[in-house]
Amino acid sequence: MAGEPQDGCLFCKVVAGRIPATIVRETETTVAFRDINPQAPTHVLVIPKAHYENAAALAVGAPEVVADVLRETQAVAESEKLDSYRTVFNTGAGAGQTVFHVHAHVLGGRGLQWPPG
Ligand code: D5M
Repeated sequence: MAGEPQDGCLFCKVVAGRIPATIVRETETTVAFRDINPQAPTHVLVIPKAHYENAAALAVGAPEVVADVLRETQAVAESEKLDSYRTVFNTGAGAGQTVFHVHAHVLGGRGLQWPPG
């Protein structure tokens, strides 16, 4: 069922505390933790605790949690003392999505090029 934990989902396991993660913030609906393969001095992932495959599915299934995730990206930026940062949602393997539990990448702490690769 939409939003329920999925067997075999890596980020559902992070939410459940079944695999280690460096958690930087947690709310009732979200978890923020450091990316295991950082692409910038600050690289934090913000996820909803509920399982949705991508940002669009989250917007359909739990629109209020989209706002929670975005509020948390700003909270992470503030706690990491970032003046500027980039928020990225990859959708689909062709765009580089490898974990199919929606996550916002929060990247900062260095100059970021545009367009991204
Ligand atoms: O981003 C998926 C991201 O998830 C990628 O940057 C690596 C990161 N990742 C994968 N496993 C872990 C664990 N266990 N902890 C922290 N970060 C992790 P995507 O947009 O799907 O390519």
